Amino acid sequence: MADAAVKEKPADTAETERELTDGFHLIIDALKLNGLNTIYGVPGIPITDFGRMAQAEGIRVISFRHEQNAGYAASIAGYLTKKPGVCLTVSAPGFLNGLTALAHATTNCFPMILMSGSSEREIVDLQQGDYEEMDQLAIAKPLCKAAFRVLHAQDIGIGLARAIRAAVSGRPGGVYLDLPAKLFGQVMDAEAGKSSLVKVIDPAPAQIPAPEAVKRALDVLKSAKRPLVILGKGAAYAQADDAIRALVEKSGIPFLPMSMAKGLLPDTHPQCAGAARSTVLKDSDVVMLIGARLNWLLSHGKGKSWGDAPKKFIQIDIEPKEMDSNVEIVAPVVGDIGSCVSALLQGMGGNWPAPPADWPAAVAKKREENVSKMAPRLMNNNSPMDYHGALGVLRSVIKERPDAILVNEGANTLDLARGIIDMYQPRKRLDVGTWGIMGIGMGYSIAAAIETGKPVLAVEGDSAFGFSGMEVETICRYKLPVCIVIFNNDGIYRGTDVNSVSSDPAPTVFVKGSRYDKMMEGFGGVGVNATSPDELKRAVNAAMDSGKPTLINAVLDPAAGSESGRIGNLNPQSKLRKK
Ligand SMILES: Cc1ncc(C[n+]2csc(CCOP(=O)(O)OP(=O)(O)O)c2C)c(N)n1
Ligand SMILES: [Mg+2]
Repeated sequence: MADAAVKEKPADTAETERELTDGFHLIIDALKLNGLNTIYGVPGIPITDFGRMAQAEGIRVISFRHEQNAGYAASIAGYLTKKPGVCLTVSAPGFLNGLTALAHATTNCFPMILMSGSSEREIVDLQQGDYEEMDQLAIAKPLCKAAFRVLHAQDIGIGLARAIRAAVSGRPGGVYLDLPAKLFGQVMDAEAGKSSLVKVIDPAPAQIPAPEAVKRALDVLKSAKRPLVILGKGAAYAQADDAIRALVEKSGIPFLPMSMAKGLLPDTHPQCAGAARSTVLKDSDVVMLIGARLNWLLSHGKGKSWGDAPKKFIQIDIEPKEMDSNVEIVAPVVGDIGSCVSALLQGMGGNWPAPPADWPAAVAKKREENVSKMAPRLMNNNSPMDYHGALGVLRSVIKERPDAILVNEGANTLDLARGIIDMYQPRKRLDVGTWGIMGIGMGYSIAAAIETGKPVLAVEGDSAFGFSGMEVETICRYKLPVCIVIFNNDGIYRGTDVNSVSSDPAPTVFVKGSRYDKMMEGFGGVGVNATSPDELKRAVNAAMDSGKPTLINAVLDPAAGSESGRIGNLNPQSKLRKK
C-alpha cells in the first residue's frame, strides 16, 4: 500500500516537498529545539492540524475541555520545570478563555507561553467581521509580561526565542505569542527554515547580587535578637533547595513558609514556625524575605498582624522594583534566589552566631502548644465529617507518601488544609496562589501528573471543583494518577444559607446531597462516596496505591465552614448595617 502511494506521486513533487517546510513544522521544530515537548490546549480553527502534526512529531499534546484549564496546566508546568509551559488555543473566544490563565501566570511569576491562532490581520484591522475576529495582541499586552506576533515563517525561530526569554528571564511571567492562521501554511526553503530557528542559550541567566548588598544584609541579620526567615514560592521556584536549607540551618533562624513554599524544608523541621505564625510575625525584629512579596498575603508588612515593635526587612528578590513596594527595605538583595542565597551562605563564614536562645525556644514552645491543641480534633471520626476529621486523614496520607503532589483550592478547604497537611518535599503543594483563584484544580492536577509522573491528591472545595470539574474526563482519557477529594459541604463556605424572600436558593448553596463521584464513574474512573474519616482513608489509600483516576465525594457537615474561610475580614461592611 505505502509503496503504491509513493509510486503514484510524480518524482518532482516528492523532490519539492523534501526541500520545503511550512509554518506548521517550523513552530513544531522551534518548540522541540528548545525542549518544549508538551502542549496543553483545545483544538479548533486554525490550530487543529497543528496539534495533530505536533503529536505526530513527538510533542505531547494534552487536549482539554476548556482553555482556562489548559492554561492553568501550562502555568504550573512552568512553575514545576522552570521552562515555559505552553498553552495552545483558537482565536478570540479560545484566546480569551486562555487569557485568565496567562494573567494568573504573570501575577504568580510562572513562566508560560500562550500561543493562540488568530484571524486575518487585514480584515481584523479594518474590523470587517472576520471569523472569530479580535485584535488579540492588543488585548493580551496589558495582562502579560510580553506579547509578540509572528507574521512571516522565517521569523518563527526568533519569535519563539523572544517568547522563551521573556517568560523565564528575570522575574518569570506569562508571554503571549500571536500566530495568525496564514502563518501556518506559509512555505519556505527547508534549509533556510532550519537555520532560521534559534536554540535559546542560557534563557534565564544568573543574576549575581552585589557584594555590598550581601554584606549589608548579613550585618542587619547579625544584629537581630529575634530574626525570622520567610520563604515564598519564588524560593521554591528557584530549585536552590540545598542552598536554602543550608542557609536556614546554618543561621539557626526560625522560618515561615508561604503556602507554596511549604516543604522546601519539611514542615516538621525543628526551625519551622508555620504553627506559630502570628507569634513570629508580631515578635520578630528582623525579617528576611526570600522570594516572598509583602503583598496582601503578608498583610503588606504592616498593621496589627505585624505587632508594634519596630521591624527591619531584608528582601531577596530578582525584581529590583519589588523593594520598598509596601514598607522600607533596609537591606535589598537583588539577584536570582540561588545566587543570592549562595552568596549569603558564603558571607556567613564558618562561625555564624545563632540567634539569642530564648527566641527559637519561644517559637518552639508556641508551635508545640498549637500543634497539641489541634491534635485531638484531627483524630475525630464524626459522620458527617468536619474539616478537621477529614484533613486528619489526608495529613497522614501525605506523610506516608511525601513525594505525592497536593493540589488544593477552596475557602475553608484551602485554609484549613494548608495549616493541617504537613509537606515534606519542595514544590509538592500547588494551590490558588497570589489571587486566591478558584479553578486551578484540575488543570494543575493534570500538569502535575504529566510533568512529574507522581501521584496527585487534589483536595477541593465543592465550589472550587466546579470551576474545572469537566476535566475529570481529561484525567480519565489520559489515565492520570489523580485522586480528587471533594469536600462537599453543599456550597460556598457552607451549605446552610436560606433565601427567605423567594423560592430561589440562596446564592452560596448548591444542590444538597450532590454525588460528584457519579460524574467520575460516567467517564470510567473510580467514584466513592465517603461519609466518615475511616471511609475516606480507605478510599484515598486505595486510589493513591492504584494510580487509577478516582473522585471521592467526602460528605461534610454543611454547617462546618465559615464565611470566606480565614479571610472573612476582607469582605466589605457597610456602616449602615450596624445601625
Ligand atoms: C475565579 C474565582 N471566582 C470566585 C472566587 C470567590 N470564591 C472564593 S472561595 C470560593 C469557593 C469556596 O467554596 P468551596 O470551594 O466549596 O470551599 P469551602 O469553603 O466550602 O470549603 C469562591 C467562589 C474566587 N476566589 N475565584
Ligand atoms: Mg464548599
